[in-house]
Amino acid sequence: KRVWLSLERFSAHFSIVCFFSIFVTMHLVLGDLSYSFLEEMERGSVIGNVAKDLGVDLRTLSSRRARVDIEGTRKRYCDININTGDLFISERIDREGLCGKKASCVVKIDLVFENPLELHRVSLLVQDVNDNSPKFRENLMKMEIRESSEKGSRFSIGVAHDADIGQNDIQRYILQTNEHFILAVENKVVALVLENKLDREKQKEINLLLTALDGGSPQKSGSVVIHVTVLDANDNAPVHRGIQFLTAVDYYCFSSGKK
Ligand SMILES: [Ca+2]
Ligand SMILES: [Ca+2]
Ligand SMILES: [Ca+2]
Ligand SMILES: [Ca+2]
Repeated sequence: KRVWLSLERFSAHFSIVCFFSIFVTMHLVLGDLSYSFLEEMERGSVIGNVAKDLGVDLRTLSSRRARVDIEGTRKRYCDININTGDLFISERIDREGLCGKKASCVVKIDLVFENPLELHRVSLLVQDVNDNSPKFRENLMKMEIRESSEKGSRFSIGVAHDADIGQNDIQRYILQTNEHFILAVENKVVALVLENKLDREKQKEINLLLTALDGGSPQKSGSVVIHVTVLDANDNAPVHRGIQFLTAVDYYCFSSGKK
């Protein structure tokens, strides 16, 4: 019975401690701020004013030694000017390096005030800039296509990659106008479609320029040369020059003297 009572007392104490620690944490972490700005901005560029946005005067900033803290990384990305309250870029912010292909890129920083300790969570929303061109894996793509291939045959080719997102990513492909192929792009698969049959006896090799374009402004592009080697098919009967062969009918007519 005594053990049971002390257990009960312990759990009551524990709940009180928990309640207070949650309360204290809530008190420390105050209203979130968020700033949205473009990646790759120059160092020193101002992205907002924390004094204005938190409604504190400038003297408070310096007397309580306001500073920017970032957990788990040595990079600071931005800093605060204690005399003006401005939050400014202190390091290159590369959206691709931070977030890759993620649709939204948020970096969380803490704004810390001392005496008493106070923490403000600040979200930095990094917007994409079109600073990457579409790139193909190589400058030259080699293909071999048999001349007997039927019209409508498809030959898939490697796609280009663009590190940016949304409109700044690849939007379309253009194939240089040519006699034999058109382009088909479906679900990020790019293919050459044979429009007019090949003839190795006329043309053994074909070079096609393929260009990928993003939708940024200004627009960026990347190209690849597709080198098609036309493979032979046995599509020509032998032609013998010099000796005239007679057909069976000719021979019959010749031998019977009726020709
Ligand atoms: Ca970038
Ligand atoms: Ca970018
Ligand atoms: Ca791009
Ligand atoms: Ca042939």
